Amino acid sequence: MPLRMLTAGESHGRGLVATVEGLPAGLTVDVDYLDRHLSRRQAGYGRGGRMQIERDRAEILSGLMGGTTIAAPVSVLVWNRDWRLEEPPLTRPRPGHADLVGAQKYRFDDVRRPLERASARETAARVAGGSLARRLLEDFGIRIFSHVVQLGGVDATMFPDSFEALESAAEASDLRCADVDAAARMKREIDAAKTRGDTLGGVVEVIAIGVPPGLGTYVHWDRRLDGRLAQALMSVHAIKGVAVGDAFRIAATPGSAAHDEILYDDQRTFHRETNRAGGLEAGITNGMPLVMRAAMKPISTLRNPLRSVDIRTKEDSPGAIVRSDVTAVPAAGVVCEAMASLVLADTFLEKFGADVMADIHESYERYMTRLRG
Ligand code: EPS
Repeated sequence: MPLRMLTAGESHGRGLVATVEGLPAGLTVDVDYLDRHLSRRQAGYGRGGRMQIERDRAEILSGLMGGTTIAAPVSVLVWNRDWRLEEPPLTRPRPGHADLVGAQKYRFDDVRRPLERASARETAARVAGGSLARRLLEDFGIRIFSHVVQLGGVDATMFPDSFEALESAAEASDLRCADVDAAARMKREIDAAKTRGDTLGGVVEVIAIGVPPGLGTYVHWDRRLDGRLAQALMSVHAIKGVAVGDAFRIAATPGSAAHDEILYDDQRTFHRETNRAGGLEAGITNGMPLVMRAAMKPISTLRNPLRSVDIRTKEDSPGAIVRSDVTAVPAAGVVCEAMASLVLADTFLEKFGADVMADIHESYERYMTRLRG
């Protein structure tokens, strides 16, 4: 595993830190680039009051000189504007959050202790760190984007023809949804959920284009790229399911309609006209766009709370109400992009293994020339 990321920080601590180890020397990184992705994570119709307070910005603490990496760990800091030293204890766990399981596991009698680190606020650090990996991939023409395909039970169905148009339509939407009509219906669902004191989940699609064939391997279970990507996306707060390509649809079709036939011509060499596999075969990229979906459950902080039990008195008492969002599905797409970037950049470095950008470019070009051969 050449590339690794660790984060530190709590939701209402001083700030969040991401440390990324294994970036090669000579990668140009502009802090504005990290800030742009941090802002994308903050946006989205249905977000709550916290996002009005925070202005997430990256401060690069180490690993860069003159705007390029020096093969040292890069650490990035995102300050929390809303930080608090001590708060009164919270003893009414919210069903679905880390409150009860964290308190049971770590012998806490105040659910603030588990909730602070378990909070999805940590995804700001992931986006800051993951954007470094995304920068690396971009140098090799690999682009990653996401869009919302379902929210509050409303499916997006009308998509632009090209990936470029899909990406720009998603970026132009405050729900990160390329289907304008569906987005309008999603917003109505969000408004209604807000009125009810309820929350909504949904599904995001993450797409990586320009991925060369040959990243990942079938050799061991823990090196198969589909498994590694699924783990990375599943690790995002509230993500409860991941699909690669048309997974759940092709499960119901015969093999003759489930696979992508292999074709060849001089110009395109080996290629496929469908992409049901989502760009992965046998845990290896096949050169087609990588397409994954991640299902996010509704946020577990409800203004109209579910039944719960006070962990000190053991009396029935509704789950705690703390400030939260009605939905964060659009933000989850940005976080999934960051996590997919990390895993992809890691397998990229495995394949073209080197610790200097210029050497990686040479190795990559040699490989691509062989494939074109
Ligand atoms: C946040 C994600 C959510 C927000 C959090 C900010 O995390 P959680 O998993 O705790 O619901 O609720 O904001 C707060 C905790 C708050 O005080 O409003 C994020 O994505 O930054």
